[in-house]
Amino acid sequence: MKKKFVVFTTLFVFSYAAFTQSVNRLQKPNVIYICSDDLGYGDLSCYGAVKITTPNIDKLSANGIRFTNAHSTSATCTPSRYAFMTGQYPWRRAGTHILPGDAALIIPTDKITLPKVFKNAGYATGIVGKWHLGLGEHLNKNWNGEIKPGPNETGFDYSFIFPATADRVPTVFVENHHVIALDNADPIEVSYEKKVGNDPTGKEHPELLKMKSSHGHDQTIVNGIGRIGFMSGGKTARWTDEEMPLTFLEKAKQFIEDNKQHPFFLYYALTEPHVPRMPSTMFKGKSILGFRGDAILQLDWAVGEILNQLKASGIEKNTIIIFTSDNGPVLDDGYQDGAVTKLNGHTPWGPFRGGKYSAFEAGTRIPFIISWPGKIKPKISDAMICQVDMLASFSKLLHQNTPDSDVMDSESMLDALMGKSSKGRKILIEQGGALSVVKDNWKYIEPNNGPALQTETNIELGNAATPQLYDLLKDIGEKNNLAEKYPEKVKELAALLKHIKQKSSQ
Ligand code: NG6
Ligand code: CA
Repeated sequence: MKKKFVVFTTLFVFSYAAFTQSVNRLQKPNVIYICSDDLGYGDLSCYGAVKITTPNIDKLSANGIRFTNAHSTSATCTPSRYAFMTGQYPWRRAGTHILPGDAALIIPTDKITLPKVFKNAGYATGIVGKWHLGLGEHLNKNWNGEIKPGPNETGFDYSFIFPATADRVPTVFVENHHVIALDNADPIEVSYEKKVGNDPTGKEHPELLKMKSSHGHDQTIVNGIGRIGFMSGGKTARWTDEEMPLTFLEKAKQFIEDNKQHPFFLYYALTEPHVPRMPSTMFKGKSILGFRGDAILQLDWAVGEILNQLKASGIEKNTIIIFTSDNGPVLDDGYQDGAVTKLNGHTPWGPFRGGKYSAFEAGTRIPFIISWPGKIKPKISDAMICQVDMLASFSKLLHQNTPDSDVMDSESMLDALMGKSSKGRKILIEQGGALSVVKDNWKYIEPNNGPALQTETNIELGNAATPQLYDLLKDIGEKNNLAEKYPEKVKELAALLKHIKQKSSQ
């Protein structure tokens, strides 16, 4: 009798444990965060584009929440991704500007990060795509050995990345700690100061280029395209621009299939439509907008492929997908690729002023869509949210305690993300060249001495020597500076910005 009881209890305990485990598993959704590079608010048909159609992202949007007031913290990549990873505004820390391809890692390895939140909650974590947050401890690292610290030391179990941007050397894939397909007899050397090796540069040999530069991008030529920075060696390891996004897609799909049995977090960092825009052969000429439009069609297709993979792996129901961009759009970012000449009336910046690099809204107002079949009801939300909030929001979803001091700028937007509330942040700091603060639809841009127009890209940077104040409710295009009319408002917001900035030195 006693034995029977023990067997029964043991069986009960085990099956109960298995039950709760499976419930936990059911309750913990997979999360895929898809971040495009330099995609504007107005670049998708679900956000009003009419010169280009993005059916796969539109589908995601129709089945999820499309945010109309979502932001990256910053109008360029490195600071924006720094904030996403750390939950802190990047301007609190020096050295978070656009990094060269040989920069050291700028994400602290001893602090909480977004992927660590998932890891602590029992998730498998992976990054596939653009990194641009530095690698290793030093500027002059050895690309031919073990490269660390990097994504694997900041919370990712698996990483398959390129180090910086598609237009910066080294143009290689790094899987976990190693450059792939490297021939030891042909080591890689990289410098951002002087020419290394004998590879031709765009400056010396423009006749070798398959796409001409319009500004910069005249150093080492890789795959017929002049890059930023000098590189030699690693010939077998260099990607071609046409295949690189397809490789990322394959790796992302593989990560999903490999991890379908347990909860995972995948940061899929697409390179499109960042320069150099050199789409795969199957997408060249598919849009009426030149290579920039073709690259957008390519990224939309990749999103569709991810959705198909989720179905094939049988996990589409229990997966949250977020689709967004790291900063606003730019047409001519340094190559003559037809983005300007074939614009055809397309408006990548949507109804906003400015673009990438700018303190005006188009710098940080980005597409942001979240979907979770059966859990999140489709809607359009005008809640003001920011990518810096992902850390606090997912900490909350996964019941993880993150110390406030580690993530002081991240606010949980979980209710807004789940569609349970239309309330977002009360206050947001935006970073173009200058900082702005937004509160109650008033936007104050602090005075600074930068140029009003970036002539190379033809983008209005939002810089002015005197304060700017806009009423975003009535003037979304930031055309009427009301600073002189409402000096008290200017004073209030300037003081608020100062106060938030000072939080850093405490
Ligand atoms: C700029 C590059 C631009 C782009 C940008 C970074 C030149 C002339 N311009 O310096 O092409 O690479 O840096 O873009 O070199 S980001 O999206 O990664 O922030
Ligand atoms: Ca970018």
